[in-house]
Amino acid sequence: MTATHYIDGGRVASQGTETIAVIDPSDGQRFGEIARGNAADVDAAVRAARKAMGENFDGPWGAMTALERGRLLAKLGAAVMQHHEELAQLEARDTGKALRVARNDATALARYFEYYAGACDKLHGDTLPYERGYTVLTVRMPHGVTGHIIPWNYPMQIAGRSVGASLAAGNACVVKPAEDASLSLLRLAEIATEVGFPAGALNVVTGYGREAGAALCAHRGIDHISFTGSTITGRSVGLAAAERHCPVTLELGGKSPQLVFADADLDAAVPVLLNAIIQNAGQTCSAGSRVLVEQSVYEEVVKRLSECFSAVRSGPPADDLDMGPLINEKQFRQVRDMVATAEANGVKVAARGTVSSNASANGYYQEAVLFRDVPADSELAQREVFGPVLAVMPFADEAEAIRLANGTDFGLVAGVWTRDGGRQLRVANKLHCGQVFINNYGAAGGVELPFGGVKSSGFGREKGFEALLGFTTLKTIAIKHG
Ligand code: TXE
Repeated sequence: MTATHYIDGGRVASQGTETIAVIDPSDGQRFGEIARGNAADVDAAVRAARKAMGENFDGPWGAMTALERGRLLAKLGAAVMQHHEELAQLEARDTGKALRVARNDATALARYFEYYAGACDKLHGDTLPYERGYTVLTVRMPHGVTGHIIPWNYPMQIAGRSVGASLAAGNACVVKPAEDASLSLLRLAEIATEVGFPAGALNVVTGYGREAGAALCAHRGIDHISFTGSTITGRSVGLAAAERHCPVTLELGGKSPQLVFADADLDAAVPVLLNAIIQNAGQTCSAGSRVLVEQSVYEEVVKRLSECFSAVRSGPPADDLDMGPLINEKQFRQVRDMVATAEANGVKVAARGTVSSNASANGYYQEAVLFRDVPADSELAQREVFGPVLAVMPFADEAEAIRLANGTDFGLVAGVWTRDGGRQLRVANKLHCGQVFINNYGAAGGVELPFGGVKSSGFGREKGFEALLGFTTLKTIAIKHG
């Protein structure tokens, strides 16, 4: 593995000489290195993307018709499926995620390209009624060159959703993957060239956020930034974008609640409540990390969840158990410290999972932990743990359930479990968040479903047709013809 970026249709050595070690989270061992990109590397990638777009969108990528872009995206989706196992294995090694999850991510990556391939030539403006003697129309234009800052938890899914939509809308892209998970996206850029994407349409610069990431946000050649990551970094990305009036989409995680009412189908709910927090070892922005349960079924739900949590096993990605290790030592410490603090503060552990005996002692394995009776104002109920740690708490009635659900700084996703149709919609309408799932959660990924948050969970929408609109700018053309 050579430490290179992917710029202008090929692997390119970094302009600096430094590299970043690639660590296998399952044993803490170094197994490669990536380039530590700097502002000069970012500049080279932005120039390549601008060249692909052309000054007046007349470059090799900028001049393509929607039909041509759609056909290329369809080819990319098919090629990702051909390289499916290779990409999944690479991702599992790089991030530690269970192989099953990495395979699902590769499928989702292909699905985003398929979805947006079909959407390219359905994206259009409008004609507007106006004064006599005029015809007014709107045209959806690409921004130009878009920057994509990707976290480590779902590199393929998150890059797929934002790069897929951006390319479909006609932009050229510069991607800055997370320093802990860059391998699959470097490979993706190569595959894009193999299927015929013009040089510069999709570039990848690896490196640290404070260096390559910050340089991308500050670059005047970037016309839109899509960021997924922590609330704190999202704020600095937003500020950097504001400095030069650059539009930005921020997807910043959450503390998503699932509300379980007494009339819920518990047989259906409990496995979904479990999966919503242990999937990808809890390192999911939309993880259902708080479960609020109506008092009369509270003990029953805690009992059933405890049985499930006790059976959850973590182990090496290749063993494909319920969970793999966490991404890195920093994340491992964060989760361990939050669990220890909660216990020290007297929050009760209802159940714990186990780590398999063949897991390396140097890997970042965190067992699943179920906390009960979690105080609504505690750290565990308010802060994103980003690990397999679930906070369960009771509520007395619908009003209290809504108050607790809305009682954090976040607002990304919520789940509502009830058979009462009136309550389903009444509660969904009162929840402050970007997605509500009723009697399900996560809807199997939902490539088609607009996704994003309110409050500290960010703004703007990824996924679905809505994301496509966000990667365009609307131009109004008024024609006076008498
Ligand atoms: O995130 P960062 P980190 C949460 C989770 C986790 C915490 C910290 O709680 O424990 O964030 O993780 C790039 N300018 N989430 O430190 O810093 C960085 O290189 C431009 C939630 O990994 O947000 C990486 O590519 N870019 C989350 C990306 O930002 C910068 C997913 C995310 O890193 C930058 C991941 C800068 N100044 C973590 N600084 C979710 N919402 O899914 C860093 N980056």
